Amino acid sequence: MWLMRQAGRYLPEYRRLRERYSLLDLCRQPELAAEVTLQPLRRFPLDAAIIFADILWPLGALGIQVTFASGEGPVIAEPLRTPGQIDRLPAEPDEAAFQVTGEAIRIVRRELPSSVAVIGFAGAPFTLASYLIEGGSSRTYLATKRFLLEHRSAWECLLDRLCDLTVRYLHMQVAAGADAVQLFDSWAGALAPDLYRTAVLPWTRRIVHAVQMLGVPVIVFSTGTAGFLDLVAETGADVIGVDWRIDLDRAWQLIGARAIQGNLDPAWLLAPREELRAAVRRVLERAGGRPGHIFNLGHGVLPETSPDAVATLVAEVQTWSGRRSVA
Ligand code: 1CP
Repeated sequence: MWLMRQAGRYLPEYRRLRERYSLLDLCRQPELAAEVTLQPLRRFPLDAAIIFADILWPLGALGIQVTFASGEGPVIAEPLRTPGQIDRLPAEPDEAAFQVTGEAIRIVRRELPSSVAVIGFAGAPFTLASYLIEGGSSRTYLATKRFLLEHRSAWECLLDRLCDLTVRYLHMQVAAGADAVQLFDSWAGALAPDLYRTAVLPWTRRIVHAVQMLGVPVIVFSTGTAGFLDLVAETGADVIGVDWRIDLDRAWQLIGARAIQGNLDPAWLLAPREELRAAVRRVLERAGGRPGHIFNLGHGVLPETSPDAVATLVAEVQTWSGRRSVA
């Protein structure tokens, strides 16, 4: 088991560092990124560490300026709204811009025992494109959908660029020691299945294959995709990450014979402890002891979560899965 956003604002030691450093400072300095990655591992006996960065951080290699408003989501200085802007993106990403993430992975890999996996990650092309086009977070993804419907060839060109960037970024992470990688397609659920199939899936699949060529397993995580998990499985990912909007056993039927990751609603971490424990057991019952279940939340740990609740969750999963991992 591991938890999305296991590093971050719910941990007082993270908040203390953030008083002195910006989010981008933490991404830019390998020792700090490694420190933040290790913070949850010092508290909880998790089976994996996810390297600290942000899905938008590697976009600097395409000359795209991203800032993070305090405690808020990302802001893109110049959102991409015309095909001309996509033509003007550099043909080759500046790989030097994201090498520090590799350095952070090397530090974390050195610090952790081999029984704890180091997970690298990147944003999947649709989710990255949505930030680039919207200029930040969105509720409707209307600018993104409109762009894709009006300018199909420019959309495909943008996804080609993001695909190329992401493959290089993930290859660098694997070379630095990442044992697995996760692609975050957090907003794919904004799309109808047909559009996902034709305008997104081929690019995500290309990235998955390019990483698998290196012998490293890939997790594809998305939210709101319960209606087309069979298509998400067509990415070829080794593990499909699912949110809480579908029961784990039903999701498993849809994705077929492969590993699954999920899927407790992170809101349960705010519930009374006995109810949290019962909710954990319900997820495990749906997994039914079958091999290939990675326990995780259905999305990231919420900032309002108490670290004690996370400790309760981790202990409950480990009690019921019948073993304790080495911290
Ligand atoms: O100031 C802060 O500390 C702000 C919070 C924060 C953090 C802790 C942001 C801003 N990014 C991060 C780090 C981060 N982002 C990690 C490493 C931490 C870990 O998992 O342990 C990871 C994996 C991400 C990935 C990420 N960033 C995603 C995909 C996962 C998801 O939550 O769906 C997305 C969509 C982003 C964009 C982003 N960055 C930050 C925020 C608040 C957001 C989401 C904004 C939105 O809802 O649109």
